Amino acid sequence: MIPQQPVYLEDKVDEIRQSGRLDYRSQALPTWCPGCGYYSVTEGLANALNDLQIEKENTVVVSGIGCASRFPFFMDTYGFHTLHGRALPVATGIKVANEKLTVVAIGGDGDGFAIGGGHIPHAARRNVDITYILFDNGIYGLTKGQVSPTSAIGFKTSTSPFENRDAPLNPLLMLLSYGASWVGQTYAGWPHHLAGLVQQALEHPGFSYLHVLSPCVTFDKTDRTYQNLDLTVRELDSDHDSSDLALAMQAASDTRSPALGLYYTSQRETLGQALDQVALRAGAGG
Ligand SMILES: Cc1ncc(C[n+]2csc(CCOP(=O)(O)OP(=O)(O)O)c2C)c(N)n1
Ligand code: SF4
Repeated sequence: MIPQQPVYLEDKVDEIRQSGRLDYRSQALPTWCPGCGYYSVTEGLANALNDLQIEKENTVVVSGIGCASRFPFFMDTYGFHTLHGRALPVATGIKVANEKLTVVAIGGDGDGFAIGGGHIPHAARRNVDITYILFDNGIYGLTKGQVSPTSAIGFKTSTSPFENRDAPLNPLLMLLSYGASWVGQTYAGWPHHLAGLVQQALEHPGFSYLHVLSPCVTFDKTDRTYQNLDLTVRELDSDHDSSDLALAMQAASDTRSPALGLYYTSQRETLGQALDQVALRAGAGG
């Protein structure tokens, strides 16, 4: 079923207000097309921040450019709409300057893996304690439907009018090999699953990468649609061991039937902790 733009039924309004979820939403209603997968992520992040009782004045949502990157406008937290592909370095700077902030970077597949692709490995290897939520619709939505680094072979777009011949990147495999200490995948058509994984990602101390399969209902009528994803996505195997990197990579290699869930998690020193140690050593005379 295609999720519609959230409509708060009259008799549910008080219940929703009392839940606190709306406290994290700004007065600006999202301007995305009705049915766009991004609505689920807005709800998922608002729910997760409320459930974890993270103060909105201590939360910063940072984005690049694209439909996905309009996200900070719709949250009642601090926000920073940066340059195309530059959400991660800005988010890293914010976190390093003030460790107590909860910093969430947001962006699309074009923003993250085309123009911004050079920043992802460094955020991952540094283990900066931020959450990166990437909305993957396999197309450039804002600029009206061009091919993206995660578009499927054969996909027809305005820049591949016959068919796309470039093999898509595998973001999960990339993040796992870059050393991300938390990697998960969810789907905009499974909003409860999505909200649960957003919460886990926020709770992880270190760099957490959440990949969201998210249909662009306006410019993709054939490939990454709700109808197709509903038929192909599945949950990760119930015996999946998320501490096993090789197993996570094996699961990430199956792109025909994308598995949803927590692929991998590990604990290691964050960038903030590492810099504290450097400062201590420098203070002690080197
Ligand atoms: C430096 C620069 N190059 C190109 C653009 C044009 N541009 C704006 S958004 C975008 C792609 C966005 O695609 P994606 O990140 O997948 O986001 P979506 O709109 O699908 O959410 C491009 C190429 C730009 N704004 N700035
Ligand atoms: S163009 Fe696509 S990605 Fe952008 S808001 Fe509309 S449905 Fe969503």
